[in-house]
Amino acid sequence: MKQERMSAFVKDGRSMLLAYDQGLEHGPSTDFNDTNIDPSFVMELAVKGRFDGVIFQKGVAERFYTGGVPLIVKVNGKSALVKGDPISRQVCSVEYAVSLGAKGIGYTIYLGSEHEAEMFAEFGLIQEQAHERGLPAIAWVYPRGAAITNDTTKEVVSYAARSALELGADAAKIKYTGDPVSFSWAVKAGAGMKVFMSGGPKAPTDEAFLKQVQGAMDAGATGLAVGRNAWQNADPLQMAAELRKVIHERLKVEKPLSTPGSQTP
Ligand code: FBP
Repeated sequence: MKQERMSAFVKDGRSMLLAYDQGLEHGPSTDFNDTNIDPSFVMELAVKGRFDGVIFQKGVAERFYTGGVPLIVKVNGKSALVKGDPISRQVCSVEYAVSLGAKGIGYTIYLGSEHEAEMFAEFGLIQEQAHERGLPAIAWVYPRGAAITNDTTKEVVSYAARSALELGADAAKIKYTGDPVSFSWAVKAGAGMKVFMSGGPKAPTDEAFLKQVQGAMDAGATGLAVGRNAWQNADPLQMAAELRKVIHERLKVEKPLSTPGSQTP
């Protein structure tokens, strides 16, 4: 049943999602340039790059979602300006997300934060409302706060995956541990739930990033939810094509990519 809810986003058991909520999460001056500050650029990349889904906050979805690729609406969010243990609260109802065309509902949980109980409770309601409508609830589970010293250890990342499973998520988006062996424990902790590797800050080279993706796929991940490593790339369509090779065509990463300067999707 849970697998079926994700079917809009998964082909042959695998998936690549394009995330673009960093304008709220990090601020425009942290992540964007003159090109990718325009949500239309990313919408076009999602379609032309043949991603299996695109992730927006509701304001961007309202103004810029044009169809052509299934939509996930992130229904909670926070800015980077507040310090201390993080909490991200609901900013969009499931019903409204559906009215915008959402085929999936996204929600971030900061596992280990002193506020995790509030996010657990909110996600619990959202998951039920999403399931009533036949939509998947996708949990971004990011261990964070004073109690977390390292958010990419095997123990912490597998805890993130397991928490998503136990809280009823159809899929979890988690950080990569750095190697396929330890990441496979996190996939195992998900007990069949779809596991997506989170892209993270732009890697030093395309090859380095694709090797991480390869490692996650070798560990049994369903795929990748990527933002900065795609739309910050000098050639985002080329990066999308390379991701497709690793994720959907199951080819091995062999040599560095050429990175021409164009930013036009
Ligand atoms: P990236 O591939 O750019 O890391 O995007 C994935 C994502 O989960 C976004 O959806 C979200 O805005 C961001 O990472 C959160 O990043 P951080 O780890 O800094 O909170």
